[in-house]
Amino acid sequence: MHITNRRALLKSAAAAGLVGGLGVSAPLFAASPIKPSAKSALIVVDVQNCFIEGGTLAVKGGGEVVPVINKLAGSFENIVVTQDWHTAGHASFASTYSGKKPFETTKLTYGTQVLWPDHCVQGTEDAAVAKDLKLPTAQLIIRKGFHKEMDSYSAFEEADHKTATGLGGYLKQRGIKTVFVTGLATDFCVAWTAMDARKAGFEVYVIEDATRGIDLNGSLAAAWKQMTAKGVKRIQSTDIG
Ligand code: VGL
Ligand code: ZN
Repeated sequence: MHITNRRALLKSAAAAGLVGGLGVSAPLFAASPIKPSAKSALIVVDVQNCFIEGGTLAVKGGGEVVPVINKLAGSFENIVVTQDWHTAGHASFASTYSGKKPFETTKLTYGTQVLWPDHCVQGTEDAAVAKDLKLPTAQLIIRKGFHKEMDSYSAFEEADHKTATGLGGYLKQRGIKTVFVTGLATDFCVAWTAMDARKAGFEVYVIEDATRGIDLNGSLAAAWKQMTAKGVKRIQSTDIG
C-alpha cells in the first residue's frame, strides 16, 4: 500500500492500532493542516496551452490541475506563475536537428538534452497560460527557456546550472522562506524547480494532485525519488488548510 496523503496515512495507522493506543480513544496526535504564511509562495509551473490537451506537448490529464490550483490560490498571499517560453528553432526541439525525432536525446554543451516536439513558442497561443487558470492575485510571471541554445526546466536556473532566471533573488528579497510547487510537468519543470528551490535554501513542498507527469521511460518515479532525496516534501492539496 502506498499512501501519500498525510492525514489518510495517520488515519490508517490509527485504524491499524499503530497510533492513539494505550486505551485513549482520541488519537494522541493528528496531522494538522499545513498553513501557508506570509512568507510562503505558491509557484504555478507552466500551466500553458502547450502542456494541456490540444497543445503541442500535451501532458496526460494536464488540464485537471487547473481547478485544483485555482482553489489552492485562495490560501496564498504570494503567487508566482511560470511560462516555458522558447524561441523558434530552440535547442530543445527535435526539429532543430536533422535525423532527430521527438523524445530522443542529444548531447549539448551542458549535458544530455531530451528533444521535444516544437512547443511553447514565444507569443503563440500555444504558449499562453491556460485560460481557465484564474490567478488574479499572482504577483510575478517568470518566463524561461528563452535562450535559443539552452533549455531551462527549472524556474530558478537554466540547464547549464549557472545562468540564473532571477526567481531565487526575487523570492529572497521578498522574504519568502517556503515554496509550494504545482503545475506541469511533475517530472520535468516541476521537479527541477522544486529541487533548485531546495538548493537555493527554501523549504519546498510539491502538491502532487496539482501536478501531472510526462513519464518518459520511468521519469516520474525517478523524479519523485530525486526530489525526496533532496528534502522536497510530497503533499496533497487536501493537506493545506
Ligand atoms: C517541460 C518538457 C519541455 C515542462 C518544458 O514544463 O515540464 N517539459 N519543456
Ligand atoms: Zn520546453
